[in-house]
Amino acid sequence: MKRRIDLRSDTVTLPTESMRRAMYEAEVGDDVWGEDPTVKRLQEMAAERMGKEAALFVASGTMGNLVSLLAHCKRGDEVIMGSECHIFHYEVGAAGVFGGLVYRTVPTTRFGELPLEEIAAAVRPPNVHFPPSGLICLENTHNRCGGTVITPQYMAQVRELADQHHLPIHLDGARIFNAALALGVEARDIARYADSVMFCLSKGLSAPVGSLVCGPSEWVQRAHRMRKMVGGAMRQVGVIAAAGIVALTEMVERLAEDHDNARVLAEGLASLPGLAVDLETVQTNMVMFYPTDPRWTTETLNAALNAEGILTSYLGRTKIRAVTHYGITREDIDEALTRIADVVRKGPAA
Ligand code: TLP
Repeated sequence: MKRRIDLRSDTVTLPTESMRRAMYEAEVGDDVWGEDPTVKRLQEMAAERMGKEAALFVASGTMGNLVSLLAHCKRGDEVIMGSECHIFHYEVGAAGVFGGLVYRTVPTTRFGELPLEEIAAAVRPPNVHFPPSGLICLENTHNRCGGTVITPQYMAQVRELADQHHLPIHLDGARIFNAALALGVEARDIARYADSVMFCLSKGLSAPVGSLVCGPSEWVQRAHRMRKMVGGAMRQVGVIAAAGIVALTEMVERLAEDHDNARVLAEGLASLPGLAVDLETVQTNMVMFYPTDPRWTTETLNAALNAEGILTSYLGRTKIRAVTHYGITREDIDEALTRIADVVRKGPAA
């Protein structure tokens, strides 16, 4: 059996030595009573990194987005979001199920932007027939677009539009540190255009569990209530928050390695006959590619790669996704390219 090279997601990263040590040594208390010093420290650090008044530790990115949407909107409100966004595709319609919110999707560009005119057209005028618009959601980096980055300039324009309509903005910043690195800015320079931001510790930052939602204090109090409501209040949770603190202090800068590896992988794949890569969308730690050889579909090629120990994910008819992360070295990338070249050269089994 060949060594597995796991490019399915940066969520597969394992906690580092120093995270495990910090978890073992963490000072803890009952966080539902607000008495866990490690959680409090993590929340303060997160708020500071995002330039927001307060932050709340939650179990996952999905929970973070859910409590954010619930804290911004009331039942029956319509949430404007991109047709390719994670909240729409991969979060089981949670805010619809639990909060009675309605999702209004608008087209997404190749790079993860929602065209301003599409957002403007989606905002509802007051009318007895319509669900009132309650929120605009953005995603940065944009997962299904291939880890693409939306710029602060674009976000500033969405902010202006949102202000004209008195609408808040929520940013799904699961990978905001990848975006900040690619843009050469601080995460807070991106988050400042949104009222609230969710980011994950458990993706490229390699912590085993956890995400944070950040925003104004009063709003975070509402999100706190929502977290309790969905069963997300945890007790001596400093044991996992401790790993999050290490993630924020030790794991942000090294994301550059993942971006470099993604670039090498993308260029290597693009040079293989029978494969195509949209190199312009390779901006952070993801590579989307697809077969141009008609004997393959993305599904059959993905399965053939997986059988050779190259774990990638099938993302639909035109996309196989490979994600670089802390568990992937440059040697892994070289080895992956060799094996992928072999599979593609041989073609599908007759
Ligand atoms: N994304 C996961 C899967 O759910 C697809 C992945 O492997 O990329 N927002 C964005 C932009 C995300 O990419 C994810 C996770 C989430 C939110 C949800 O985070 P979790 O998995 O912690 O609930």
